[in-house]
Amino acid sequence: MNEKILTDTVARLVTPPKGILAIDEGTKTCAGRFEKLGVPNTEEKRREYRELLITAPGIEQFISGYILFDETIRQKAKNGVTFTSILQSKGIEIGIKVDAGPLDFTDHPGEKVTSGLEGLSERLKEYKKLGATFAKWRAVYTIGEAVPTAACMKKNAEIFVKYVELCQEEGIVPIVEPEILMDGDHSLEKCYEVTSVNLQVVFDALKAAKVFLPGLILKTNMILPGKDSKVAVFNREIAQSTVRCLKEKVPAEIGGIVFLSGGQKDEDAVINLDLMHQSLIGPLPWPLSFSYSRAIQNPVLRTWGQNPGQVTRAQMLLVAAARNCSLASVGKYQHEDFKKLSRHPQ
Ligand code: 5MM
Repeated sequence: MNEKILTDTVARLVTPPKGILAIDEGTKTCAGRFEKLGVPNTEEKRREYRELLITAPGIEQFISGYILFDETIRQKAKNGVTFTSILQSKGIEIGIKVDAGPLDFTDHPGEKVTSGLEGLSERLKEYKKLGATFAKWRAVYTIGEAVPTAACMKKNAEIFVKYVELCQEEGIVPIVEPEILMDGDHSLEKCYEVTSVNLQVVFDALKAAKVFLPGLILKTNMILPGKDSKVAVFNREIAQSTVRCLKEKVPAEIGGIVFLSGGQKDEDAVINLDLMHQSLIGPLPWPLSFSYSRAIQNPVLRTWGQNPGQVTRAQMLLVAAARNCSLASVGKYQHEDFKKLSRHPQ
């Protein structure tokens, strides 16, 4: 394993004031998002939309890496230039989602384990040839009466270990994404408890396997109440609980932490990150930034979906959203958090 290649890539990905843009929606997820806007979910429409995202002028000031989907890493812009060379020419790192999605966890109703280890080593070699320098693997956990179980957390952690080992062997930085979903009416405290236990399980497994911690990035949820919870919470409470949980459970030596937005209101994802960088929180042991999909893409997709001719307008919205996240990643986003309750849930 070449540790320097890994730490150099990590540094390029998480050096402030930049973060990562996730555009790795699978075909099914695209279908859901496109259909709401009346856009046909064809390969050409997905290509057209991704071209808009990849060619947005100036985006490289705020975004260090794009996470692509298998289809996208092979596609080209209308003028014949590959998406990967466009990203490389802007100095943007190429990432790739390498998991094959969640499957039912046998004998554990309501729980999922992530699939995709089969053939992963060969796929990583191919993605590397296509220009990928980092990868992403996501496991999802629902909070419910008796879930997630210890068995589910352990199983997903073992799978994360194998994924991380294969990526690092190939010189590809693994992003480990254990996502505690917002589905349900649980409290912020419950989310704290579950995230905390799960991070412990994940990092115990990674440490026991002696993976190279500085050569990996954690992508995690913030500590939030469930989306059906009736209790309003302050953004400040979310920011403080999140940082406290991460400081307790995430080893200081990992390369960095980025957040998923998870279905929060777009601006909340920005405000919460911003607050984590305010003095009320104190020094952070790792770089802490964003890797949002919805919180950045929502206004862009809406605009383009309603009027596919408005590419320039949609690209301006993309760059503006990425700029806000970038400002938040260094605590410089202007907002009025302290005066109002979070508008969460959406
Ligand atoms: C883009 O969504 C990713 C998963 O897509 P599929 O469900 O289609 O495989 C997801 O992993 C995403 O990268 C992160 O969860 C961040 O997305 P949000 O919208 O939560 O910021």
